[in-house]
Amino acid sequence: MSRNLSRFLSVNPSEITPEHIYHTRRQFMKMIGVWVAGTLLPACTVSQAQSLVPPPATTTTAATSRPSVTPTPVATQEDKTPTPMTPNAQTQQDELGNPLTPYELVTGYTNFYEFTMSKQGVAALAKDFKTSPWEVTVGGLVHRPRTFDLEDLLKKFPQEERVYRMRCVETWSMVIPWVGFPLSQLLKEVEPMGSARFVRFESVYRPEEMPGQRMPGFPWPYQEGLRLDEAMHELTILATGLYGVPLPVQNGAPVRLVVPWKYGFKSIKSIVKIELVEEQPATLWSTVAPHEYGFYANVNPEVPHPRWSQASEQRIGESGRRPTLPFNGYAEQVADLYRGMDLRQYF
Ligand SMILES: Nc1nc2c(c(=O)[nH]1)N[C@H]1C(S)=C(S)[C@@H](COP(=O)(O)O)O[C@H]1N2
Ligand SMILES: [Mo]
Repeated sequence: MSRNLSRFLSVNPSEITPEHIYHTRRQFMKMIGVWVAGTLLPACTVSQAQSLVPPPATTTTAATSRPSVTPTPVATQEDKTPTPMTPNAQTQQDELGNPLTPYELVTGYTNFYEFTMSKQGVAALAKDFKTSPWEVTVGGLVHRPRTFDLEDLLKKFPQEERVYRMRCVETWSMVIPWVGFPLSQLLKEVEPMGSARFVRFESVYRPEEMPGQRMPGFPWPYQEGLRLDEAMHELTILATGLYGVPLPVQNGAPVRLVVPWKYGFKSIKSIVKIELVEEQPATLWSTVAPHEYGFYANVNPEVPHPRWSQASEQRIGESGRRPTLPFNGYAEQVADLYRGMDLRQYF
């Protein structure tokens, strides 16, 4: 694998970043910048204000540090960088001191089966995929069902940068500076009914444009689900960008879920529908292979996949393997959600 990957490491980002991303970046940064400057700062609490101070450059330890979950403005560097074409991140490492995975790797090595099963082939097949206009319908067991277009999402919900580890069930991992907002904010907006217990997500279905959706064997469209309390958790975000630019199509443009303590397949891309439901929803992977991919899919080094160990992982762009952390390193924040549950049964 590393031989293939070294190809990306030697490529200048400006050579492989789709041009439309450069053009929309300015607009994107402006839009979210207005909200950072005009809305987020005056309204923020003391703890949020503290988090606006950049983290120390020194390596921090797991025991004393907190994840970068509080808002970090993403627009303050607009046009100050000498090369505005280069995607940028406000925060250069995660809360454990791990460096960001380079932009070329985050966007050049992706899983998006609607296009292809080849991780390095997605970007080329996705390059003409239209993500504007885009609507996300939010309904089901809610008092105020609504359809948001992308501009609504960007304007209504202050966008912040979140540096999260991403751990794929296949045992590779990355550190990604997402731009987005807590899913809880959107859910509060539609007012879930008391009977709502789960949230179901659905990806776009356009088989004419997505060659993978014409292949048999998968029950398209891609769907995923979370328990309502997982969906409301502060760490759960809808991402609209990464490295300060709008999401590239291959990473799930224009809006995708990110649930950092779960295996990557829970983080469904290119969402068009969100539904509050009473029963645990079916998911694509647990439908295809129920004994391999459970509904919960919490990162757990102690529960092996039936075909491989989950005890360690390869951080893309690094050599060697590192131990996988329970809940992908977010146990302190999320373990309480699963108190009393047998995590081998609910895998
Ligand atoms: N719609 C859709 N969402 C998806 C996938 C997919 O194939 N289709 N792949 C999943 C898997 S297996 C992973 S690991 C992550 C990868 O996200 P990334 O490519 O942005 O790193 O997206 C997830 N979301
Ligand atoms: Mo994955």
